[in-house]
Amino acid sequence: MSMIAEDEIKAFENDGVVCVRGAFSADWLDLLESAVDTIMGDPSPLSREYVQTGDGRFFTDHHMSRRNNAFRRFMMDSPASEIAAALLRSDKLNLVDEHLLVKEPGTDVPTYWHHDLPYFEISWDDFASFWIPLDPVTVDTGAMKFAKGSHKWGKVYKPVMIGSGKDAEGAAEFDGHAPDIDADPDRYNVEVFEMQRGDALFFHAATLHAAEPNRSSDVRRRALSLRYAGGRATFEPRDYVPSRPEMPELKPGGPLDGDDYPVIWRA
Ligand SMILES: O=C(O)CCC(=O)C(=O)O
Repeated sequence: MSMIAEDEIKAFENDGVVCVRGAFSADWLDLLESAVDTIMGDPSPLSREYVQTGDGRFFTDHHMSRRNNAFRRFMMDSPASEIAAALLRSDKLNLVDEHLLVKEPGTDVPTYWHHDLPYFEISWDDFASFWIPLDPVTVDTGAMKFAKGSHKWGKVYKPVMIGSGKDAEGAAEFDGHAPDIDADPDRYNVEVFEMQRGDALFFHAATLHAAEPNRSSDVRRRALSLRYAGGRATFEPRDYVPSRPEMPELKPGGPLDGDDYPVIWRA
C-alpha cells in the first residue's frame, strides 16, 4: 500500500511541489547525519564551497552513495524511492543525482532562484527532486521557497551558480534569466516551507525554487537532494550541462537506463 495520499500527488502535479510530512523516521536521518561530516572532510572533485565567511559555509557535493555506506544504505533501503515513485505515478525510477547541501550557521547567502531542468539532460516530464533535510528548517535557518505552478510556465531559465547567483560559466541562454521573484512573491505564488525533521519536499525539475540564508548562530542546515526520473523521462541532450560534462551513451529521446542514470527502483 502506498504511503502517499492522492491529494499529495495532486498537489505535486498542480503546484510542482509538495511537502511530505513525516516521510522519514529518525533512524534514517541519524544514519545520514552520521556520514555528513565524513563527506565534508573528504570531498569529491564535484564538491563546491560557495561561501566561507566568518563561521558561514555553503558546502555541496554529489553522488555520496558511490563512496559512503551510510548514504548507500539510505538510497537502497529507505522509503525514499518508493515515495518518489508514488508521487511520480511511476513503476520505475532512475537515479539522476544525489546532492548534499550544507548551510552552516552564519551563512549569509541565499540559494538563488533557479530550476533544476537546465542543469541536466533529462526531459521535462517525470523528473523531480526529493529534498530531505536532516535538521528542522525555519525561515531563519535556510528554508526552501517555491514559485508554485512555475513548472507549467513552459519556460527554461538560464542556469546560475546557486550559491552566488552568477551565470553558470558557459551557460546557454534558454529563455533568459528567471524573473525577480522576491520583488513580488504574491504575484509568483511563493510558498516558504518550514519543516520538522522527517519532513521532505518533492518538487518538479521545472519548478523555480530558492532558499533563505542560514542566519542562525548555532543551527546547521544539512539537506540531501535526490533527483529521480520516472519511467516516462527521456534523454534530452543539451549544449550546456554543468552536472554532466561527458555525453552519456544514450539515444536522444530514448530511455535513460544505463550506467549514467541507473535504475534504482522497480514496482
Ligand atoms: O538546499 C538548498 O539550499 C537548495 C537546494 C536546491 O536548489 C535543490 O535541491 O535543487
